[in-house]
Formats: sequence, structure tokens, C-alpha cells
Amino acid sequence: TTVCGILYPRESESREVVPLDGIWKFCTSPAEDQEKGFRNKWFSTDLEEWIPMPVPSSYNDITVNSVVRDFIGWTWYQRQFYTPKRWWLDKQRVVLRFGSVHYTAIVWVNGKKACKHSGGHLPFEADITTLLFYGTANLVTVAVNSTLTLSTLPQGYVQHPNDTRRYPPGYALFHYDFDFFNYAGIHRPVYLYTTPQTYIDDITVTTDIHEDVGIVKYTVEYQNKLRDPSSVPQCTVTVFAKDGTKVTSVTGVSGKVHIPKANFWWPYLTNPSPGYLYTLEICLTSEIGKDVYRLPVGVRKIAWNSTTFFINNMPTYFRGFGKHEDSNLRGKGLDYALLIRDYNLIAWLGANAYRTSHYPYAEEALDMADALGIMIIDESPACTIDNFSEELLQKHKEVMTDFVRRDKNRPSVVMWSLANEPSSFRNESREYFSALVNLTKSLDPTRPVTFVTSQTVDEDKAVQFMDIICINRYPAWYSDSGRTDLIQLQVKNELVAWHLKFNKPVLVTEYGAGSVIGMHTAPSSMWTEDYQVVTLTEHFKAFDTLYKEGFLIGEMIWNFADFATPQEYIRPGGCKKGLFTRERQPKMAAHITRWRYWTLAHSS
Ligand code: GCB
Repeated sequence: TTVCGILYPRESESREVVPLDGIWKFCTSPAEDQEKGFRNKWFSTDLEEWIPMPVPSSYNDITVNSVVRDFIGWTWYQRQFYTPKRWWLDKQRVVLRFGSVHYTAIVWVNGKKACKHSGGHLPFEADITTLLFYGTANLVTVAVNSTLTLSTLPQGYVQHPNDTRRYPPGYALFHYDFDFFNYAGIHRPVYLYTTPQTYIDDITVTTDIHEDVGIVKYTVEYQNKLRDPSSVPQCTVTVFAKDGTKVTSVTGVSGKVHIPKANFWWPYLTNPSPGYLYTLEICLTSEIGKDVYRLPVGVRKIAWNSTTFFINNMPTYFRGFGKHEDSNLRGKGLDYALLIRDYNLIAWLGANAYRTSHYPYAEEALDMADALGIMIIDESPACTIDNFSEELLQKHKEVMTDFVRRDKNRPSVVMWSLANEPSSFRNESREYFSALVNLTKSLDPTRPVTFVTSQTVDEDKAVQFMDIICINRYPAWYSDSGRTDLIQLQVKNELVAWHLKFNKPVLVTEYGAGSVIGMHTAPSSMWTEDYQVVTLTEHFKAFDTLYKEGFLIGEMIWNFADFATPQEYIRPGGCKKGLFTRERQPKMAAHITRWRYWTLAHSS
């Protein structure tokens, strides 16, 4: 079987892109009869009982009904759309693509199954050319299941308690160990796009720099649905500068392009024009005509040693935070207003990096990072995994393969994170992570591979395989609550110990404190804005003394903004460790972080 690419749908002279976003019909399955929709073939006729549901969006917070908010199981989405007759006459190939659907999705077009996909954070698509009616209405139906199991990423499980004094018979309790709400639905844009029958299927680009010359190595994969072996298409690759001027052009499905006096891709604030992107125009010419695809390319080189991380041979310090895809009403659904607001706030803070905690983010978000020079630690959806089975490892390998395929060409992606806070004190985690590191390095030898640990330096079994040590630690919050006077001592001792044991660079990927906006005390106490400020400031002091030791490569605050969690008595309406509220307004902590990040940017 041929491995197919998953290029982002882009319009060109040979490709049309039609969004199917908007308001879809939606219903949940009856709790006691999850199979009803399948039995009654809801995918082949118009849904009878439905409510309107926006796409993209999570469904959970749209209604006022707690059944919808907390729903675990099969939900159904449906809409009509039209395809023009000329697509058929022009022999176009038509693809239906979902940016992401959480968690399992089955898609039917005109009553026929188009595809099935499991995994909530990566795109999938199906060639639906032969399922479509051209020049008339088509029906697309998507069944979405939010259930997580011990072999999904992340993991979850359903429990049926048998204590009938406390729970009615058949009562189901859904559990998961990760600390964010399990939003579900069609989370990212849905597109129809066309290509010719002989088309560009995938592009792989790696870049290097040599003095002031940029080197772009590329490989183009194509598919020929006509299956005429006599017709070998010709490939032309042309590089354009940001202002549209042509730089150079070469031919062949793989090769190297040299860009003299190149504008390199730099992180935000290290250069007057960070995030510089060239356009690589791929033109595949076959007997039936041309297919054209334009890929943004940033020319940069990543390197690291036992103490330092380099971009374009320059030591680079990460100033950032962990984020979430999360906001009011839309949950984890892509929202362009939110996306641009977030990047405005990132720029305002003077940050140069964030981690896609705790799953792959929307491609639209990474486009912004590419263009602004924001370094991304690209994290898989393996949050808080605890049960290391062979089945889970297979799933994890599949996910890393799809993840690297999606993001491999992005200059912003500077590191792969395999997982967040797994039970890496367990012996089984050793082989598990060693296998994953090997796989990821074989898929992408150019970027460092890591995972984020919350274990102690003595107990962790997996950090040894990583290129960079990433640590989450909450002194004065989860340990020694209320004792901000201990932060400096504990942070210094701990980070030094990690570096001494493994002789690798150290990055703090989480630290912080919760604050409810508007709450103040003097002296500071937990949950006040004052306490969050003191917690961060004490960390800043510790980082400053360690900076001189040379092995600390960055600091990331938990979290960019407040976000939704399951209902718990330890969370006042969600996780409140944000620098910004969930509505993206600054807390006191945002102002001191801004002061720090701009100062760091100008002193390095
Ligand atoms: C962590 C987790 C993160 C949580 C955070 C917290 O260590 O990595 O997902 O949100 O702590 O605030 O509890």
C-alpha cells in the first residue's frame, strides 16, 4: 500500500477548495441504545430529530443541556452540499478532508462509507470522487464517538459501578487522568478540494544554512490515478521570496535548491523580520495538464549539544508557556478571532515559543507560528499515559507517524514531544519510550525528540533516551503549598541534579500557580493574583542564577490562559494558572511576564 501525504488543502490554478463549515444537523444517540443510528441507517437519510450545531466547534458547551455537555458515546452530524458538474466533466479527483474530529469518526457520503478515523487531533481525508452526485445535492454524515479507552491517546475508561445503593443499574462513570475537559465534536475545518488525476501527493522539505546561503532539500511524491505507465510527469520547483520575486528554479521530483544571501527563519525578536517564509512552488506537468501546490518554507538550521539549543548556529533560549486549544462556548473548536487574539497576546508578551500541550494543534495555528517566528514544541496527544501496553505503543507509533507527516515541513516546529507526564517511573516505560524515540528519529532525523516528565531525577526511566530534558514542577503549589520562600532553593537544586545526571540541556516546560482574577491578599496567599506573581518572580530569580551555569535552555509558564477541566473540587471553575483569563484578558502575572520576556529578549 502506498503511504499518502496529508498536505493542507491550498487553492491553486489546478485545485479548488470548498469549505463545508457552517451549521450542521446534530443529534446524540440515546444513552441506552448507542447502536440506534447504525441500525436505522441514519447515514442514508435526513436525520429526523436534530438540533443545529456549529462546525468547527466542540458540541459540549453550545446547548444548555448537561446531557450534551457530558455526553460520552456516538453523536451524529449531517449536512447537504452541492458539487458542480464541471468537476466531473474535467475529471477532477475530489477529496473530503477533516482537520480533526474528536475522537473516533465514521464518514458516509450519500449513504456509502467514505472513511473511518480514530484520534482526535490530526487530519484525515477520503477520495470521494466516485461517491458524489455531480450537479445535484449530496449528503454527508459523520458519526463521532468521544469515548476514550486504555488504547486511545489520551487514555480514558468507562466504569460501571455495581453499588446499587448509590448508582442505578447500568450507570456509567467516565474517567480520565489528564487535566483538561474531554471536549468532542468536529473541531477543525471541513474541506472539499479537487486535484487533477495525476497530482502532488506529498512534499518533504529539509533546510540547512551555509554562511549566508540557504539550502532547501526537497522530495515530491505524486500519484497517477490514470495508471498509464508511459506518462511520467515532469516536476518543476520554483522558489519565490516573500515579496513575490522569483529566486531560482530547478527540475526533478527530488533535489536541492541553493538560495544565495538567504533570509533565514528566525524566532520572534531575534531579528527585525522573524518568521521569514519563502514560497516553494511545485508544478507537476503530465499529459493531462498541470498540478500546482505552493508550500511556505522557512530556511533554518536546528542544532543542540549537552548544554545549548541553537537556531542558525545562535544559542536560543525559549521564552514561552504551555497552551490549550480552549475557549468559551466553542471549547476546542478552531476560531479565527481567538487564534489571532492569541498571537497578538504572544507578541505583546515578547514570547518566542510555546508547547502544543497536550496534543497536536490546528494547522491554522501552526501557520501563524511559522509566519511570526514562534518556536513550537510539537506534542503528541499522549497526556498522562499510565498503562503501557503493546496495543498502546502501536497506536502511539501510528500517531507519531501521522503527526510527523503533517508537521515535518514547518520551520516553527523545533522539537517533538512524545508525551506529557507519563508514568515514567514504571519499568515498562523504558522500552516503550526507547522504541518511540527510535521511530521518531527515523521519521525525522533533523529535530530533537523529548517528552515531558514530572517524575523525580532518581525515579524516571525514560529521560535517558531524550535529546532535551523537559520538566514540569510546581514548588509552592502541589508541594509545600503556600511556601514561596522555598522556590529558589528547590528549583536550583533540582535542575542542577537533572543536568548532572544526564548531561543534557534542561527546559522547564511547566511551573506556576493558580489565580482567580480579582483576588488579592497581602501577604500573598494561594489563588490570589499576588501569589501567582510571587511564584513566577521567585522562579525568575532561580532561572537567572542557573542561566549562568549554561544548561538551562528555556522557561515556560503553565499556562497561557485559564482553561476548562472536568468538574473537581480542586479547580474553581477550571484550571486558573493562566497569565490571561479564559476570555484572554491579562492578569497581573501577564504584566510581569511581559516585563521579563522583553528584558530577556533584549539581553541575549
Ligand atoms: C500538570 C499537567 C497539566 C496540568 C497542570 C495543573 O502537571 O501537565 O496538564 O494542567 O499540571 O495545573 O495541574
